[in-house]
Amino acid sequence: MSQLIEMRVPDMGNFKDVDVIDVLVKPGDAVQVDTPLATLETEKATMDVPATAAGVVEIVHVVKGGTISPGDLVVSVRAADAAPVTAAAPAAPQPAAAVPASAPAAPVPAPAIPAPAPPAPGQAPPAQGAPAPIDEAGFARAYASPSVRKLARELGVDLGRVTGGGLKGRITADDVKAYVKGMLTGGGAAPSGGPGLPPVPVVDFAAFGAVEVKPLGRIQKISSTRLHASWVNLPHVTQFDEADITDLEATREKLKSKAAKSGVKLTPLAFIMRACVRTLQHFPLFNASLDESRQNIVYKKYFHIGFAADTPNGLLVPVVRDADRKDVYELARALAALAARARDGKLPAADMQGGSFTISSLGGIGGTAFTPIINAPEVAILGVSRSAMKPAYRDGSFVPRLMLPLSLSYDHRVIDGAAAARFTTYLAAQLADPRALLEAVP
Ligand code: CAO
Repeated sequence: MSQLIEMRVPDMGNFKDVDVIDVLVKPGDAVQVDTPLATLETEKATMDVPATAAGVVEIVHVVKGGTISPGDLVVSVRAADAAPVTAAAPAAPQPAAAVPASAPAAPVPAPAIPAPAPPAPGQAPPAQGAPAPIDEAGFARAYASPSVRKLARELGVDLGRVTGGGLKGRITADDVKAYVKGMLTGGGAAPSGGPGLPPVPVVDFAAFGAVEVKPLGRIQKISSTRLHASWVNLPHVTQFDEADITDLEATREKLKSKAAKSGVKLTPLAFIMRACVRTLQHFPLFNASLDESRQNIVYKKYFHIGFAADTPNGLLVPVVRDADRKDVYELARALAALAARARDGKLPAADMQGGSFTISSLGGIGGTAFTPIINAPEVAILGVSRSAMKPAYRDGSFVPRLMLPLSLSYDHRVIDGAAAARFTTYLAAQLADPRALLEAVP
């Protein structure tokens, strides 16, 4: 009987717990030496693990969306008659689309679990029967594995025009096939339109004056796909409200310098996060998701709260885990650490996964209100704008109160307007009560 060869992850330097973003073979598949078996992504690059011998795949030991380290088993292959090249010392993985060293491994709103592929990744096929000429620079920049590049070459597809529907916006073989299908059926028309979406006009801007063209960054590309998917799939409604944070800010001012001495920057966001957790505990529907069938609501018993962070690489959403078990000081510490890592481009994928609700605070910058896009498959996101002194009518006269603008966007398939208004009213009451927010966490 022929030999069963174990094919393992080769040495990749210091990397461990690397994301498996694609599994390229299944049991029964015949492989040759160098056939890509699985695609891994480190902070710096994506790479395929190649087969080290010819044969037939018997067991696949990895799953898409999982993690793996050097030396771990990838597949077991029943050897063909020819002897393996070398089972013990597998060839080095082949780097594919390198990403900037500073770019974090995971995209912006990274879902907790391998999220269902966006139902309609925005493909941009050209008109029927007219394959666009390949733009080599765009092709080279595209985020895809060598095997997908090969497939695209074979089919004459310009990868730079295909939007990735895979994990972290990666272009998969299915995306390439869907693109070709769209090309054959004329299913889409213009860039930025998706199947069934009316195209926006294509304008030759240079005809109107000088222009400069710069490619979107990797994180921008990933967020644009995710944001677009949320925007077109979820019926968004935004509920606006204001919270009286006069007492909260007075309390924070008193505590700030003492906290700073112990290395904690006590920003409003820590209190806002604490207030959100208390409100989510009261309204569990806002801490839920629709399941894949859209027939059931999944209530999460954990409170992992994401927050939008503006970084030089683009928008990232680090996640504070178990925010319900942290007091405001612990939240402030976690927020500062995650935001610093995000800005330095050193946020591991795990720190962007598993969020159940998101806060987007523009309070440190300005503005009075905005309509945040839900970090799907979550069902709600809280936008926070800059607090301002406003006259409030109390007991027959106007008094100055510090008011914090709240903008809660919610998925109207899951949440009714009345529930959203109750949520922001309750949240405002929490923010008006700093003593309760400062209580020790049970
Ligand atoms: N009203 C008034 N002032 C506020 C405020 C608010 N709502 N929120 C924060 N501030 C103040 C803080 O008190 C701080 O002032 P001091 O230094 O005097 O105390 C200052 O603004 C800056 O705060 P910060 O930015 O250091 O901390 P933060 O906790 O408010 O925010 C973070 C952290 C990561 C959320 C923020 O830096 C950031 O990246 N915000 C942008 C988020 C974003 O891009 N959202 C849009 C997503 S959709 O494209």
